[in-house]
Amino acid sequence: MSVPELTDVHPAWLPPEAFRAVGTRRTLVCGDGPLVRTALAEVTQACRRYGGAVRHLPAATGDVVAAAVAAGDGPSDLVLALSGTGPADGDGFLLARAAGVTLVSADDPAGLLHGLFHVVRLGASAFGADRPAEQHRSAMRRRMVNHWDNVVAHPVMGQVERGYSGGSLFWQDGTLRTDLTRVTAYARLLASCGINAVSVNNVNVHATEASLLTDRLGDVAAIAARFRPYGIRVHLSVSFAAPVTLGGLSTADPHDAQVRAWWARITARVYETIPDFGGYVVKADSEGQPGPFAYGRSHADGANVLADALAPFGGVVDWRAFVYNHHQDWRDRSTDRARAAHDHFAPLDGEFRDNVHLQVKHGPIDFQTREPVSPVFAAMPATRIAVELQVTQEYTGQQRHVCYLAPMWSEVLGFDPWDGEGPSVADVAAVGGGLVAVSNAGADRFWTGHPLAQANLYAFGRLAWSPWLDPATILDEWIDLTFVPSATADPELLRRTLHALMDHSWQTYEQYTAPLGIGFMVRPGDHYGPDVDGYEYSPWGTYHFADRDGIGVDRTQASGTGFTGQYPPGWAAAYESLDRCPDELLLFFHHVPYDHVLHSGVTVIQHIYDTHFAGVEAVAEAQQRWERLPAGLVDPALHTRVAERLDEQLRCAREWRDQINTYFFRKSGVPDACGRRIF
Ligand code: GCV
Repeated sequence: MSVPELTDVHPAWLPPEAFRAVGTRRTLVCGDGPLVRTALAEVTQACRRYGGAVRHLPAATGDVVAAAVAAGDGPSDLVLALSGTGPADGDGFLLARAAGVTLVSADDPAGLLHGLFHVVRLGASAFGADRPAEQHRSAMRRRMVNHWDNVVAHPVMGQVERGYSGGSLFWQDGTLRTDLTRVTAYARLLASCGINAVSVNNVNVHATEASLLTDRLGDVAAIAARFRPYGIRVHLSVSFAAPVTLGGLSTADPHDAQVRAWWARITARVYETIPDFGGYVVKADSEGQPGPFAYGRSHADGANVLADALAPFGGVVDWRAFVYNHHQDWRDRSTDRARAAHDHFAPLDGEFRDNVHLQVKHGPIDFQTREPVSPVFAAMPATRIAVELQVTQEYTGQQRHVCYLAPMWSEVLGFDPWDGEGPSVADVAAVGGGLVAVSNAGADRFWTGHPLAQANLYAFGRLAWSPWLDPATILDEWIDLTFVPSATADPELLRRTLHALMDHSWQTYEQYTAPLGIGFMVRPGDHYGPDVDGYEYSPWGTYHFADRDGIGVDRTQASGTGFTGQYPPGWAAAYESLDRCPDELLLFFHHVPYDHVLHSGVTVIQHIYDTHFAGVEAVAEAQQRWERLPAGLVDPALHTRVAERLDEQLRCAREWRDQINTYFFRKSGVPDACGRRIF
């Protein structure tokens, strides 16, 4: 096991400097096994660079500090011990410091690795004052990223669907990449922020990708071999129609005995090849993907046939709840895409096998900049639910705009659907299938196109480990790891600048795009840039219903689509009421006149004008702040990349501002109270 050193790729949040505190000290690693050897390799590499020393006692258990002394050649500053003293459940670790020794111990080898990366995060402070023993446990057992990567570049969606970071880390021009060193480096980045599962192909499973389950399984095994040393299990997106398209059967009906036998046989072969395989991810009956509806079966029937095949091996099915009608008629006002997941799945509560995770997008529509939290989280107490987020910024600026998403995710995870009477969304995920997100990483030199978008991937992992962490604290962690203070000329200036650019960047993005929770208004297809009516008359759903008098979607039970009724009583009543509905979601739930006065005291139309002007000003200010940074404070290539992206963000934000303001000025005829320029 050796730690990859890539010279032409940005090190993201694991630059060599981040290991200085460990690398200058004496470390004892106790225990053995593949993951312990990974930890050993990490420390060895750091010591080689910074002059520290590392010893390995493969068999050590029990009192490891005593063992360290007994080893005879001097004391240690850091002891990493696989022993019986860590938390018994999960992949957590225990951290303590006494008598000049920092001790990390864990029962599970993955815990030891997480403990080492935690020490790296702490830097020199891990070796300062004594620390009483702290137990570190992950809130979610499963912390997963999904890749929407295609093996063969799709004619419309490209190599990575909704990917804004260059090519795929795994696939290129129809085959597995020949050099997988970068996959190891990726595994290392993911593990260091707590991620422990990854799916390696698009949920829209095309013909070539379907065969990853059979003919191309060797490719998946090769990828799994890269993730394994970092404690990350590999999952595969599969096609529900595979028994027909790959197996030659005449049906994929989940009640058919031959179909069940086929899934069992194929799955057994997968586990012969990849013994720690994680399981299947399935998008069924959604946006053209095949599913159980074709056979008159329910989604529980569909998911359970795969679950039964995986169960003997400890695998899971991530069955996505993103099922809605994308052949709508815009004339039909009764169809509401927001209702779809709850309508389809809530009646199935209790019917899914234990190893099915129902993977539910955090909002009822589709990763919009602002949506309410999905009502499904409160509707299926007898189902294991996984909460799905989108790190790739499909609707939030596509990694051309700065949009730090941790504050949004924090709000989602902290949301209490029962309004004080039940668990939060984070609790639902913790007892269910954990947290899942669509990755934003690719073959780009900076991993994520926009270098600052790295913080989103890092923050996702940290929130999956600990959902109550403050987004600003996570950002500080990311800043300190990525731009190590001891190697930065003016770390406080850089920190202030990054916080100024990123802390409120989600709200800034919201300000200059679709207002008050209405969503979309993006260019159809690529979903970048403004197009107010882009989807208004399309089969994918209708989103704003603006006319000369007002705007918004009436989703009330009293007069609208009834979506509010999908929430437990407290929130159902709040969203139903025009008076109590939070401003930021007003137009998601209500159709109101332009002169409706918000809780903030301004009218809807004036809010639209004000926020669009303010949003552009905030971007212009961010751009100037970045330009003012002294030369050489950060890597010049990184500085240039961020500067280029800020230029584009400003251009695009102006376009949004002018199109949205002009559109609503023309519709409403109401002038801006401040007399600013509207076209
Ligand atoms: C992978 C959105 C995206 C699609 C994506 C889909 C999904 O609709 O635009 O590209 O498909 O979500 O989550 O399955």
